[in-house]
Amino acid sequence: PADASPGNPGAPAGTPAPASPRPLASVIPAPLSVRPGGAPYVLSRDAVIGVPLDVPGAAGVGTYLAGLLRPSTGFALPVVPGGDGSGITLRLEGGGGDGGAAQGGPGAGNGLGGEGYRLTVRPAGVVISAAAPAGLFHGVQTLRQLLPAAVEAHSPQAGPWTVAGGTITDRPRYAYRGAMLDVARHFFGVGRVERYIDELALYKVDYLHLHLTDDQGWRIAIRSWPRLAAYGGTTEVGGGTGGYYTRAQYEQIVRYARSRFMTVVPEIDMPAHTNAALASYASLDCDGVAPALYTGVNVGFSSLCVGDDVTYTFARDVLREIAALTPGPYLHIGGDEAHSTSAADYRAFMDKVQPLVTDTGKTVMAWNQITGADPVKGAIAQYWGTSGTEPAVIAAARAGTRFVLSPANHTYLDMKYDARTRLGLAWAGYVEVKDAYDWDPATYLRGAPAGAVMGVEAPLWSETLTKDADIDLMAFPRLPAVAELGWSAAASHDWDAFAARLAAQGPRWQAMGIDWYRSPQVPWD
Ligand code: TNX
Repeated sequence: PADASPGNPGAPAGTPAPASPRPLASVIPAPLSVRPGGAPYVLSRDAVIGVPLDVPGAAGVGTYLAGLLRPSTGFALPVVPGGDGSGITLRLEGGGGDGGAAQGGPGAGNGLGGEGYRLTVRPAGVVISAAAPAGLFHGVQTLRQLLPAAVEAHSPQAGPWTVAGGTITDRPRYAYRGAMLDVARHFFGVGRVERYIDELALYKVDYLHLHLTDDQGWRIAIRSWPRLAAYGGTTEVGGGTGGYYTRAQYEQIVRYARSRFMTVVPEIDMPAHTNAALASYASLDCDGVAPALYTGVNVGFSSLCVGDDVTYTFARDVLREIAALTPGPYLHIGGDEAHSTSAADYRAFMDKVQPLVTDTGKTVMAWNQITGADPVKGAIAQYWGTSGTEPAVIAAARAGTRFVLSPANHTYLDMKYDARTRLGLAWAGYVEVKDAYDWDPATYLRGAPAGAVMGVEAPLWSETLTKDADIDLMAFPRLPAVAELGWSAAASHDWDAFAARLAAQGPRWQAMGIDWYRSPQVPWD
């Protein structure tokens, strides 16, 4: 058993620490290479966090790590330039090369790519090295999971803070590892979104897709069309008060995400899912009559007026304003469930709106219905079907459209787990944890080139979610499953091993205040 005292003189008595450190391989997403060995490291009261000198972004990762560790350890953990190798050292090495390990290919130089890292644990200290700050950040998430779960608590806990000895070398399989939050059906404020960002960061998610507009609400202030938010944002499903982000609040979310090395993908859903906009401006309606605000849950009844020029003035203004507030490369224009738009109108609409996105310098992203029109060069389609076989989808993939995969029967976090789940929908069936995990993004679109897949995303639609805690109940434990598919090598895919690692996350979620679904498929600790 580990000696309970070194490094923790005077630590308050609490739950006895586990007898041995967590195994080096007990991390989600599974790292590429894990070589356990040597004696463990024990984080001590006098440890420092060493960071690279003068590298923008790198020192911030050290400060972030200190912020995570201080409340539970009670240690000072000063962040110092360089460091003496005795505590935790963050180090940048030359050559990441590929800036994001697209498709998991090896980067130049040290082979870690823009997001990879190497974590070395010896009794003398922990060293995280990477080619770029994003890699240091992901390495910090791994270190966090190797420390006892109590490290996540917000008040002083008993140690010891032991980390198993050895080396982890890691980098992602896919460049795009996303999560979507629907803030349109029910509105969630900045604080809740920031908390979700923190929860996602623990599993190395790097894109946050915000579904900002829908029939039930418009959630982002637009200067040139102020009634969209001021009127269109005043309700939500069930008739609650709704809400919207001011420009400053949206920018705050973007900044917060960036501090967690996460890129925001804003979605303005068009031409359907637009009742809130149509209710706010009668001029957007073909008949010039504004409908009432909508608080139900039906889809597909609304459409912008495809033949009217004002529609494209509206789209240009909105996309221009959103693009100016969004540093990330993608603007999502929705395009799903346009059931009251004819196929010809849909195509005409997309032919006009996609260039409005590219005019802003951004890349078009849209739901996979866009493959029924003509996706512009470089467009990314988000697949949300359940078969992986739609001819238009496969043809688009062959023709160069890239895909983010969100098959509803595997990745939809709003599907019920089983018949007893209180929240959620079931149109794509029940999605238990094993369903979320047991599929392969590389072979999912049958007949599509493997290179067409950029990654995966787990959407969380909010028709049934009314409280902040509802997000956690639906996201955990399925979100970590999808995150692992996005990050970990196909060769490490193994349900039993994953379920065991997932089980060990329970006490961590407990300490973080995350309430989760105790799936009977998982042997919880
Ligand atoms: C389908 S998935 C929708 C959403 C709903 C969701 C509920 C997609 C692109 N559209 O409008 O919220 O199902 O699961």
